Amino acid sequence: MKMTFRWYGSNSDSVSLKQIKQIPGMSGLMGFLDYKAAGEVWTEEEIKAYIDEVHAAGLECEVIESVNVHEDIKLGLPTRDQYIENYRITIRNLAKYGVKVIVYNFMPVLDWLRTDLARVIPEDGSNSLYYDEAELGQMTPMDIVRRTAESSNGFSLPDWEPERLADLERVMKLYKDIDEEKLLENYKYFLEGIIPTCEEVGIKMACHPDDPGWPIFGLPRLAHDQAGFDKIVELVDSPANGLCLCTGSLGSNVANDLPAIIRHFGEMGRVPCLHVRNIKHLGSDRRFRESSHLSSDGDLDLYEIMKACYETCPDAYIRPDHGRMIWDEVGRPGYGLYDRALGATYLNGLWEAIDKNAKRG
Ligand code: DNO
Repeated sequence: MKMTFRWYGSNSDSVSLKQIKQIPGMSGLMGFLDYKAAGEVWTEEEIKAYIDEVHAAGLECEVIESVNVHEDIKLGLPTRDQYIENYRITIRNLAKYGVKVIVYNFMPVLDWLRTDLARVIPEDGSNSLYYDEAELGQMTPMDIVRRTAESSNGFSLPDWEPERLADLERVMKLYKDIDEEKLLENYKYFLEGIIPTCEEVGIKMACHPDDPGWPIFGLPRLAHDQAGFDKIVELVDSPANGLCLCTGSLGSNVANDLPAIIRHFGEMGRVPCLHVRNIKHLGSDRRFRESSHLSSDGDLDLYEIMKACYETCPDAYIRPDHGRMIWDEVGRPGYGLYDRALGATYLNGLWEAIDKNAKRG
């Protein structure tokens, strides 16, 4: 296991590489060029500049997140071939600089979504990301895009690129004839286009789950339970066609048994990385907030989750995922320093205990 941290680059993150390096047990980053639009080639110069800076701080950068898939690929439009070619070039460029895993998603139009980015947790006065399906039901997709942009403390949010979302209403309409089956077909076409390149250069793709873990606004979604992921790993039978099991996204759906899902795909050799966090359901199964990582603060059993990783995908990269905002920190919602650092330390502690216990026999 390698413990990693998401970082948005020195012009865009409230957290510095020096701070990340000082978190105990931190091996490196899940990196991100937050200024790249979906479909664009990530050039060698851009990648080199980012990774050189990370290396200079004594950290690794073997995982890159959010190389976003252009909507035309998901829609199966004729222009998709050019975007798939761009994606292949990006894969090759990333591999040249030592990247081993690319985290991406195949969610139509909207990526992760919350109805409140800073809901106060009454018990301790901290705040965290919050979701209420009933509230979402009162909103249009454009309402939620506006609200999200207004409450992000001026930071860009991963996968909420303003240029792309400006075109939201037009793109939503294009999905009216795309059901899950058609989306899966388009997904297969994409994977068949890129997986041979991944195999050639030694990169593993890691599909991030839908977040929340069910379809929203009538859009088809494929990646929110074991059955859905079974279909995805079968699309192209290669270890390079892997998953990024995000416990908070999958855990939003109360029907998902996280340790069992990790074991299932871990045993298949399809889990190159995980995002690990905890969530707390609030009375109804479609209303939840993100809690601290500690098992007793939320509904997920982080000990069993880490044990499943230890036993079935011990070489995976892990990062603490969204944290609460605590100690009056102001930063990118979900991506402050303090609570994610506490999360990393807790996960490292669980790992050490599991490891020592296993070695004692
Ligand atoms: C949210 C993240 C996602 C994830 C992308 C991968 O906070 O987990 O933005 O990185 O879905 O494409």
